[in-house]
Amino acid sequence: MNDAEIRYDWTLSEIESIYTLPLPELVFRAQGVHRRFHRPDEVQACALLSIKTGGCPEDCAYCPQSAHYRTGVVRTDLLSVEEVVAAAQAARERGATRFCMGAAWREVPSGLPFERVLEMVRRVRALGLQVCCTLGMLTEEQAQALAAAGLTAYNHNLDTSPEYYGRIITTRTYQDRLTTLERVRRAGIRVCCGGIIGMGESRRDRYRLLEQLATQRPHPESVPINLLVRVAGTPLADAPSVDVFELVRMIATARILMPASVVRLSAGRLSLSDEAQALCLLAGANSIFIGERLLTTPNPLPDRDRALLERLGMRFQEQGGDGAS
Ligand code: SAM
Ligand code: DTB
Ligand code: SF4
Repeated sequence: MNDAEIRYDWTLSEIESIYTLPLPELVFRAQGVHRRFHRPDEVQACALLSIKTGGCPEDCAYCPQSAHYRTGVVRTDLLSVEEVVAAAQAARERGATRFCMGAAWREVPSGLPFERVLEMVRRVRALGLQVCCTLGMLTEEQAQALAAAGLTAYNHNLDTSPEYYGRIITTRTYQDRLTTLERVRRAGIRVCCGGIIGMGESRRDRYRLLEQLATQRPHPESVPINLLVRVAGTPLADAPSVDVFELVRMIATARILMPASVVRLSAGRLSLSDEAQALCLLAGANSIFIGERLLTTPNPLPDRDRALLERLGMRFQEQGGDGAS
């Protein structure tokens, strides 16, 4: 690894000048970085499972699982360990090397539900998969218990800039998010942290999000870039659609700023053409979520993803391959 090339002191004006490069120049630079740190023909397949759905007390304006909005999402209790293991096994058979469990919690409850999550982590890890969880805010003890159970990474997104954040979420602060991320890092768990584009934010908000991510030390190991999935009933249901080239710029800039991180083309792929998705991969994204559902919203069918990679002469990373340990 060319660790010497990794910088943590990116400034807002540098980020702006990268993001606004002529697209051919931006993609060329992103590709140069990408192939020094990753195999350009490989994509990591991750699978998502909602282990506890809906009824969340937070008011995230994009989220179908918030109890503040009527979105038609059916609430469920925490799944059983066996249900989760079966889903992880199925995901592994479809080629996923990472399994991410999401819960619509503001923070992780203590006691039996948390014990059950720890058992899920141990059992999924035992299948040879990377395991990621996204469960809301964590205490230091919970972070350490998750680390001891073998958790590979914890997903906790900053979502947008510190300035725009209050327009999207009022029930917790940016600082709350940063504190949880710090606890995760201190427990020795890798950080998965990214954001969403298409929530009405300005370009400057995107630069500020990227600045927040790229000045963390170490960088988040994994950076999910989500394109807003507009869900009826949420305050962002009618948000204007964002130019797809903004997504490409966001991905390419993330790739240049955080060369060793896995940049994930996450939610929103159903609203992208095959060509747009290909451009995102050319710009440095090297992971997608596979399976017909994200947490609660639809995702491209597995056959379409497989066919797309085949047409591009690319492939899913194998178990135990680069970064899949
Ligand atoms: N409750 C936990 C939390 O907020 O950290 C975990 C689950 S939450 C659904 C995980 C992430 O999914 C959010 O931080 C957000 O970035 C993303 N997300 C949720 N709804 C989305 C949507 N409609 N479109 C795009 N991304 C979304
Ligand atoms: C992330 O950044 N995106 C994934 C994962 N982390 C947990 C979640 C996307 C959720 C999209 C809305 C839904 O399906 O409910
Ligand atoms: Fe709850 Fe997470 Fe959805 Fe926010 S994003 S409402 S915290 S499930």
